[in-house]
Amino acid sequence: MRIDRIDLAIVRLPLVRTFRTSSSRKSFIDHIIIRAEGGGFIGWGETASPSDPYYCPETTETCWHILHDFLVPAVLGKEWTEIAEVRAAYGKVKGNNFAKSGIEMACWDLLGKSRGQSVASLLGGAATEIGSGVSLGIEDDIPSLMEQVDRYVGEGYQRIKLKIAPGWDIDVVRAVRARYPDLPLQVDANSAYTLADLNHLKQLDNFNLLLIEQPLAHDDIIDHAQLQAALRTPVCLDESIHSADDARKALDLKAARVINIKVSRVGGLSEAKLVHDVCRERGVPVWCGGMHEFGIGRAANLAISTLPGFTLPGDISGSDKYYHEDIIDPSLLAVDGLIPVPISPGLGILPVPERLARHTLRTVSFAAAGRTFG
Ligand code: OSB
Ligand code: MG
Repeated sequence: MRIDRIDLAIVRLPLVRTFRTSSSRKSFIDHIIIRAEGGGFIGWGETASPSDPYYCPETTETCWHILHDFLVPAVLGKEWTEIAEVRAAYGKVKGNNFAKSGIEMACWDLLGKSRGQSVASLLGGAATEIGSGVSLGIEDDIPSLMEQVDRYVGEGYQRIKLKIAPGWDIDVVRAVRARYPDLPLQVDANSAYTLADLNHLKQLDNFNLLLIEQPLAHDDIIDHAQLQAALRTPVCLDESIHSADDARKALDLKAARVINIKVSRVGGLSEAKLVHDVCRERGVPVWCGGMHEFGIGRAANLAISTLPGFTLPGDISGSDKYYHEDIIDPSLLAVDGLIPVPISPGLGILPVPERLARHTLRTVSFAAAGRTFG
């Protein structure tokens, strides 16, 4: 395989509902869509970085810079047959995992299409449908949140995740639990607490939660181990895990009993599979996290979720939970709490050029040496 042309586009979609976490508030999402031409096929990728550095250090603009100046030049025109060679081509680039994930995804899509195989099967996954959950943001008051919970429980989603923050935690969880005593329920703090909040967080042990996600600092593993030792509720790490090595260290230190695997946060599908493998060897359950991906990124999330260690419902909801109109058609929808995994070669989704064009803010095109285009 040789990639002859790469197009980058920043695409903006308005969210169906403003999404608030302990660290940010969003009413639209800007992601970078990567289109790669090679071997007579077109591969699609999505860099799902937030536009602000409040979840992780990367932003849409840092990803644009890293893709434009380092990752695209490293991959364009290079001959490869395995994804490992693509990763090696930009191996000198430290960090910048969201940027890497998008270009790697486009290569997985190309590889699948050229071999006539789905990305899920290339990864070794077997599941044909994925248990789907929803992540609900912070609201102005508990009745507004309850409306959201009622709606998505009613639609059949398998579990609900509530964003929490100081001032929006114990009372909120108590209210939802009172109304839904048996609902699979979990919370995500997006690093809003410190060990000084230990006694406060212990109250969460009363609500039979599946887990508490990233309660402490985004770059911490050590304090989480201390917290986990004091809590009955399993701690799940999100922000702190960037690689399979991070996962191994966190599990060795007993900093978590569950890991949230985000394709973008760990730099792509290859590393996501390695994180899965580390966890599976130790019997640690994983689930697929999300970054409000458009249909391309969500198809990659579905592909990784077909691996056997993904035993908990993920943050992969139907397109309609996020967007009025996704950039792919047909969109990915949950039916009775399950999303079918696309079976066509590659990621198995079809972006709609007219929709992409309508929502695009900025583009740039690169051609390998010796090739011109208009
Ligand atoms: O922490 O999991 C998170 C969205 C943006 C940034 C961080 C997070 C999230 C979500 C939503 O929780 C996941 C999704 O539905 O895509
Ligand atoms: Mg999270």
